[in-house]
Amino acid sequence: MGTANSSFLAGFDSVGAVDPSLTSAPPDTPESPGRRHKSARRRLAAAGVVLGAILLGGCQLPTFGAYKGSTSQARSTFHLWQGFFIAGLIVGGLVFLLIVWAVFRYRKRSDDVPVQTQYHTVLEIIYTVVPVLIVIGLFIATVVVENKVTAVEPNPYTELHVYAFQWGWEFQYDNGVKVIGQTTAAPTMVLPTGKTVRVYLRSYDVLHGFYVPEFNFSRYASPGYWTSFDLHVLHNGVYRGQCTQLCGLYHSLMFFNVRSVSPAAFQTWLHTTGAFQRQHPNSIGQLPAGIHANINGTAPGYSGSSGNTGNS
Ligand SMILES: [Cu+2]
Repeated sequence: MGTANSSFLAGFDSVGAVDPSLTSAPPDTPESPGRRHKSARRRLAAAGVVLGAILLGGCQLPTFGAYKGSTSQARSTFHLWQGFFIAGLIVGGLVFLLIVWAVFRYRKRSDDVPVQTQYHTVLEIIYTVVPVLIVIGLFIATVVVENKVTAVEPNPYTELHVYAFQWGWEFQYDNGVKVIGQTTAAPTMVLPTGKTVRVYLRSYDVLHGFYVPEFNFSRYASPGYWTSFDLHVLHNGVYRGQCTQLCGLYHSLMFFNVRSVSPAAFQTWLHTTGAFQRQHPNSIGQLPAGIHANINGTAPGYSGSSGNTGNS
């Protein structure tokens, strides 16, 4: 036991022996003012490099793991995310540097009790006011972006009614075209690229969540009332969508796709599909039987079916 203890301490002796200057400053050679200036300049240079990297990086900011956003609304959300991430990096970096600085600057130099500082009023005011200002700034930026994302245009290019159900989706277009798909057959919502589409969203049964990751957007699909939002897809493409609320047995299969095509291709698809469905009504997928009972009013809160009067 004694041997183990002495060898344990000997370990510390050898640490001290590696570089005594790490554990105590030589008492007879205090830092000269010139030397202090040099290290201050070095710190300033290091801070300049970090800040410069951040500013130069602003030319092409990284995505920080988020989707860049495939709708104009999603772009706003993405830029907010970038702003939050950079603010976090700056604050976190500053805190980290201050911790490291304090660890080395105030490491134990002797057995004397260090100068005891209890209050530094100016510093305390600064580190209270600055975080409050940061939070206010982030809050304002959030409100501005949220208002952009939830804003609806007075005259959208087209309207779309989206119904969620256990476990699938129904998309209804203005000209009567219906797309229904469930579980293993995910339906595809066709949208015109570069145009604003008003989506009215509702659930036939329980709470679901309409979520398209690349749109940086999610919204509850609730039974009993309509919610609406605008989508303005920027580029042609296929975007994966899914339900985000645990809504029952096959929730995990409640996928859909969004396919965005040129407005001309969208109109062609709409009209040819409309003509086909009028001739072949059976080609439209079937809703689960229980849902028809809901629609016909056996479930409470199912009056009205138009989104035109609804809002969020
Ligand atoms: Cu669901």
